[in-house]
Amino acid sequence: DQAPVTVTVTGASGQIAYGLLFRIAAGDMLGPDAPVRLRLLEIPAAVRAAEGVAMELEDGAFPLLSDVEITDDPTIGFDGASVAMLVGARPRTQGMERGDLLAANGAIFTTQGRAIEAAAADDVKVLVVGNPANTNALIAMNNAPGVPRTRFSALTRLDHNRAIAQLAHRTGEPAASIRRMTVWGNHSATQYPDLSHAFVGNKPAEDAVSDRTWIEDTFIPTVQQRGSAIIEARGSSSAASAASAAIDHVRDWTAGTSDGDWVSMAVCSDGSYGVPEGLISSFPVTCADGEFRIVPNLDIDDFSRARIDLSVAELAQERDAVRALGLV
Ligand code: NAX
Repeated sequence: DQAPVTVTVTGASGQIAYGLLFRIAAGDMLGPDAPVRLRLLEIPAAVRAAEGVAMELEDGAFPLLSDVEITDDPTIGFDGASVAMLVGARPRTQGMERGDLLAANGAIFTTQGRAIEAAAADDVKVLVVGNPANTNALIAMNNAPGVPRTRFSALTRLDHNRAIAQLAHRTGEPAASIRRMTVWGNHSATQYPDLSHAFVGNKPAEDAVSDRTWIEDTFIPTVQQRGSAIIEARGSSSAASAASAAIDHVRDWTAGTSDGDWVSMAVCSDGSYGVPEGLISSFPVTCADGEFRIVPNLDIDDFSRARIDLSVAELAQERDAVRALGLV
């Protein structure tokens, strides 16, 4: 029998967690042989609601779920965590300036970074979902200097999956036939979904589409604006699809990516592709043995170069803003 893996989820009373926790308990993330122990971290005002979620988890009678603990103390919340999913964040409310938003999230992610360093397991893997996800991950990483930088990531898998879905829709081919999609940069409207390296079956995606105008005028903006389109249709932001993407992200990081394919993860730049070292930016990565590797040596054409640079410039601006606030 395997010992349970401790998985900490913050924002446990929120809508993404409501989709996420049941998938984790069902074994969709760490596999059918890995018992899990869930730690739910919430703010005091939402602890009661988290207790309700824990009651529902109990009522699922999941064979793999060994234990659920609820806390509002980050050090207890991250104690022994091998997977830390930072979903909770401070949303922008009316009248809030950008600086206020960064400062409010800075308080959350400095505290949580320190608690991860102090309490998490040696093999901890951190996924930041809460927005602004890249910069929140940057703050957590810089406040946990004792944890290797390669253990921090932010979620751009939802954008990656959205890009696959748009290409599948356009070509009439199944999503499973699409490989080597890439999302570069920030999880924001400047992100660059790049199909120049992608394949649909054995065909380069650009040949399968054979319409440059569709790529530039439809595909890219549709993926970039998909979050807003969901809000407009559903009346609230993406939740189940975000949860599903978070499951995909941790599953692939842990179990490895398929041969001949890669995924998009926002990770600490080592300077690859001209992205300044230390920024948390989305890259194409392969995973094996619990480690990711940025896919090397891809040709970047002028069109892609300009779009990557634009999104990375936004990340650098966000970093400068949190630096000025003393958060990193
Ligand atoms: P909700 O507002 O439903 O839930 C957030 C929860 O976080 C609340 O229960 C709140 O009490 C809790 N929380 C706030 N501060 C906390 C703290 N310091 N410690 C622990 N918990 C805390 O939001 P939800 O729809 O679940 O979205 C969560 C975050 O994901 C948001 O920041 C959202 O913008 C972000 N998203 C990121 C996506 C991505 O692809 N990276 C896509 C979906 C989503 O927009």
